Amino acid sequence: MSIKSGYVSIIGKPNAGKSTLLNALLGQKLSITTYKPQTTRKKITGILSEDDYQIVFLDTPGILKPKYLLQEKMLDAVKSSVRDADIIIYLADAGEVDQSKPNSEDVFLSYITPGTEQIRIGVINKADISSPEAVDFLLNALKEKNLFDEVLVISALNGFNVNQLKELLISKLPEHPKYFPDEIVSDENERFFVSEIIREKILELYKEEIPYSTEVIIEEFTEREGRKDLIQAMIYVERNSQKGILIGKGGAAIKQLGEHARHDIEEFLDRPVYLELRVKVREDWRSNEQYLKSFGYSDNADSSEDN
Ligand SMILES: Nc1nc2c(ncn2[C@@H]2O[C@H](COP(=O)(O)OP(=O)(O)OP(=O)(O)O)[C@@H](O)[C@H]2O)c(=O)[nH]1
Ligand SMILES: [Mg+2]
Repeated sequence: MSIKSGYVSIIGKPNAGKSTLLNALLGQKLSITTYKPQTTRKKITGILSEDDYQIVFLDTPGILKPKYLLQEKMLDAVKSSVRDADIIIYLADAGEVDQSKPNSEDVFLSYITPGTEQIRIGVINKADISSPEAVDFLLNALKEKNLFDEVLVISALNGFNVNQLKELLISKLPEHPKYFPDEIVSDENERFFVSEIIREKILELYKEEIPYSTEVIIEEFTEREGRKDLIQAMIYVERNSQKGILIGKGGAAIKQLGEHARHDIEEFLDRPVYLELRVKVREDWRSNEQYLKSFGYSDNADSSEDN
């Protein structure tokens, strides 16, 4: 039996629905999704394996113009995942089309280079909430770029055309042995996804800069015989005032955060857990190379550009 396997990177503006699409293609919630931009910060690997093929999806951060070091690292993650890809999905949001500004295109298109071996697929998302005119407009705009091998319209949220997209990807995969064992869904561990779930709840529950100034690290994850797993998470913020907001009056805010997060963590792990949250200040961590490194944001060095 010939095996087809390949890397498929999903790129596009913040909020386009990249993580929602990853989850829809995998048939399982792996990557966190919220209504807020810049939810995803690191490259998320999601692996879909069948007998005769394997697709290694890379969900990427939507970052337009980096304003601080963390965002530069996020952009590095986009660039390196584009470099690794056999197939690139450029995801566009039909819900935000502004027909009066036909040329207000985004920088993501500049990461896609024609004339390489890579297959390029333009995908228009959110068909369920967009007018047929907006979808047509975007469809034509993408086709006119002569950049894409295929262009199609989907709804990642309600599943419209997601299977068609999957079939298209399978048909374009190169012949190659599988990269990962069949039972592996991601190269990240449970700890990472648990920290992501906590971050998702912070994005949902807190306003303005708070979620963007927050990082979550799992410090302890212990399976205990006859008792619930113990998970201790540290939430890092940039300033003391943010610590106060995160905790809330009499600890009310962090209690609510803990309840929401635990609910989803238990769903994800499919077992009950005991979750402890603590908060620490790491002054301006988003701009600090050392802190970023300790939080798992890779060096600029391993995304060095080809000259
Ligand atoms: N109506 C509708 N909403 C969608 C669709 N796909 C995604 N969304 C919503 O759009 C918002 C953003 O989705 P995400 O998947 O987090 O977007 P993203 O591109 O990963 O965003 P970043 O990680 O911030 O770059 C969420 O509220 C999703 O529920 C869709 O097909 N239709
Ligand atoms: Mg995302």
